[in-house]
Amino acid sequence: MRLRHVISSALIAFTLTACPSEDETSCPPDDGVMDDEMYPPAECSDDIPELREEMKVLGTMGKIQAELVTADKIPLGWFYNDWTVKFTGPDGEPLEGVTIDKVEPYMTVHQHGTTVPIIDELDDGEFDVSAINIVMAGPWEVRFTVKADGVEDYIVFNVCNAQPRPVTNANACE
Ligand SMILES: [Cu+2]
Repeated sequence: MRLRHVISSALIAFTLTACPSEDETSCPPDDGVMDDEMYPPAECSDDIPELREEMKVLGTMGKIQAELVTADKIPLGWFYNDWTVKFTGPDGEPLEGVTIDKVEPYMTVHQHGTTVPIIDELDDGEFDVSAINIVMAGPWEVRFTVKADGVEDYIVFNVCNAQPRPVTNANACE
């Protein structure tokens, strides 16, 4: 069992509050009943797109653009999603000294987040962002706070998890 899985299991237990401990019994239930009782299932409005490669999002300051280079689950899926994200200037020009200060998956309609993703720098401005933990169906914000060349920007991928709940939670608990 890798460390990030231990941490994630503990944080899922904390986030969903219905789970008493860090051991395997802390995994969410397989049947989805508890989940549906705590939060009514959410649907995505028509303006929330499904995730796709080469998706580009400009920061709210208009200074930094993020591009989804690859993702292991397209469209967005349950539990861990691993993305490669590239940050450039607003017109795609390279940036130097890019750092990600924060990544936060957040479900605005329910006002909750999940566990903290793992960030690994691959190249200038390009990062592997893994364990983006999507624990419910519905609309999600994957929020990035990014700095480069002395500027900071806030970039939000608005994406939809429209997949049916998996029969097992093996991906979150193994
Ligand atoms: Cu939710």
